[in-house]
Amino acid sequence: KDISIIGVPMDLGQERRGVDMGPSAIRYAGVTERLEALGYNIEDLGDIAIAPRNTRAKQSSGDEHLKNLDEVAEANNKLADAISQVIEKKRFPLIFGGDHSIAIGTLAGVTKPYKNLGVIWYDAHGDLNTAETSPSGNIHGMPLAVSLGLGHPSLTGIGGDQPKVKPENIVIIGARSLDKGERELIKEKNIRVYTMHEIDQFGMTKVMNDAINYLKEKTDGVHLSLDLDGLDPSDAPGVGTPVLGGISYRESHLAMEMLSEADILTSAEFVEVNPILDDKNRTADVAVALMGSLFGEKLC
Ligand code: DIR
Ligand code: MN
Ligand code: MN
Ligand code: MN
Repeated sequence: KDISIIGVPMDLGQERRGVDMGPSAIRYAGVTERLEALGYNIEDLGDIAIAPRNTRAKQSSGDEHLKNLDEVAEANNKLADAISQVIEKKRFPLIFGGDHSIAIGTLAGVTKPYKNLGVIWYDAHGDLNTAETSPSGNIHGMPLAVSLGLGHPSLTGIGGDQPKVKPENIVIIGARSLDKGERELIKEKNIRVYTMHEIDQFGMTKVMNDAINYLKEKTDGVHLSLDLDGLDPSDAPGVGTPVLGGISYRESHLAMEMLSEADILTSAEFVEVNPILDDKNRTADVAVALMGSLFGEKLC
């Protein structure tokens, strides 16, 4: 595979500063060298331009229910276009966040060719809020809902008005902090969720086998959206919204290795790395180590 890297230094989808430095931290942790050592051709396209937080001339059209709506929408439009171009070149898009609101643009771009995309959402959270259900107004808690076609039109309309992903093509792994509206949506749409309970009870092997088999037959491509807060904060401390009781480092490697062996992924993103909150870049190091497994380190 030929891989194209895109950084998205976005911090406008949530309130804590520093996640805009995620792409730099991941590059500093040696991602290009790590993947080149596995025999991949790596092209780093640099970063998508993001509007700075404090120098905005005008008020965003979003309110406290959709913070920084215009800026988040603009960045995601650019990201969707950049990803389309990568896929046209038959390269594998590998995206570095930035906060998780960037998945709106990623999924808008990736679903241009893949009309029946499967999505693995590796996260402590569901990211299934809308302005109506969000407790925070932070768009990083909304991207999966947006991709289902639920939310503000300037977000759901990125890459066309159609819903980008079908509820039956989504698998959430590692959930342990779901808001009331998210739980209702999961029930209503019958979305497949493996919470920490299933990981504890059945183990990561069974969870990943299930998830892979569930998606494999009915999808034409699979995107991995990995929020580092899916991992336990003891393994990935540099995240804005840590939640205790998460997926371990070893379990996460196993999950990546199983995805590598299944060979189903057509794109991937690693988000929410926040170097300011981190311990000597450990979370970016973890992200890069997981990418090593995802791209086949075990087999080399
Ligand atoms: C919460 C937190 N559910 C919200 N979401 C986070 O604000 O919507 N997602 N942290 O990663
Ligand atoms: Mn209000
Ligand atoms: Mn998330
Ligand atoms: Mn999260």
